[in-house]
Amino acid sequence: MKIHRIVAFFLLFVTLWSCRDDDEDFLNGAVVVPPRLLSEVAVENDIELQAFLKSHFYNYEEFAAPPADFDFKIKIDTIAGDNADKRAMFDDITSEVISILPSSFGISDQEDSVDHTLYFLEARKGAGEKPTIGDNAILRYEGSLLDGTLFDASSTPIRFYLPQLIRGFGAAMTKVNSGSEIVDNGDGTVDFGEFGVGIVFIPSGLAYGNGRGPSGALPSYANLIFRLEGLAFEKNSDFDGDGIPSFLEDLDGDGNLNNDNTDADLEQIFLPNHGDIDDDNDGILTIDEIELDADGNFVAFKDTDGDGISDHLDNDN
Ligand SMILES: [Ca+2]
Ligand SMILES: [Ca+2]
Ligand SMILES: [Ca+2]
Ligand SMILES: [Ca+2]
Repeated sequence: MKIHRIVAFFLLFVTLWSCRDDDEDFLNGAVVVPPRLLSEVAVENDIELQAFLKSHFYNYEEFAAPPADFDFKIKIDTIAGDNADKRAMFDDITSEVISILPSSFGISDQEDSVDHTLYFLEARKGAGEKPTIGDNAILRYEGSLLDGTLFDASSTPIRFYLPQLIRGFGAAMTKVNSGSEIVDNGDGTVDFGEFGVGIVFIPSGLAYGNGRGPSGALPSYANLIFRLEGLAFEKNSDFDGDGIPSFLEDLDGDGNLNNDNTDADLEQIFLPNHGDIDDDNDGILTIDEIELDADGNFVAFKDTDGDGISDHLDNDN
């Protein structure tokens, strides 16, 4: 694919890494406040998100009939005054429930997994396909709080490996169709034709939780908004280069690649399968335990001893 050559031109500024800041707080000598119950925060977050979506609209009229110079940027405003008759975003929204274990925020003494609702709105359908949760995606984004404060943005197209981002961001990107083609402008820049545009509303449990984000400036438990432009993606991205497309290393199919680790009990450091070149720790590399075609593309898993466990996940085979 052409894209492999093109992505090399983009600078990598990774600002959306999923992270917690309690270790930092500890090092800085700050008082560490015990995290609140995830279930309690999730309910509050959802009430706030729904109220926002019901009281605000976006420039849907421009997206429906784009003016000649339209830049396909989503603009949000309050439904009031001259805009009292606008259609609320809530009427166009789709939602997805994602279950989160408190332990993913380092909370060990709290309840079972907690459902979180992610709200997504597609403003423009891209002409291309959608990435999977295991792909490298090339995109533009803008992150803001519900009060409109912009806290992060990409100035140029950026390439992200989706499993390394906060959960809500990665999940939302899998809903954005990419552009149709990459147009080389001949001056070192490229344009992306007919790219997809969406906006996602993320509860804190699918973002930074009680953390303050990469810059340390976000309020704890903040709902986040990201405007997203899906430009392109690398189909069947294989993060660890073991021959298996990353999305196929999500063994339990929950959309989280970081909780699947076949050889967890044999490793010093938790290395989930999508980042592990010997998934079952049997000393035979995964790439030598699967079926590939002549070009090195994934074809199928093998089960040599017929016990229902693929060779690359089977420690005794
Ligand atoms: Ca998983
Ligand atoms: Ca592992
Ligand atoms: Ca692997
Ligand atoms: Ca094996």
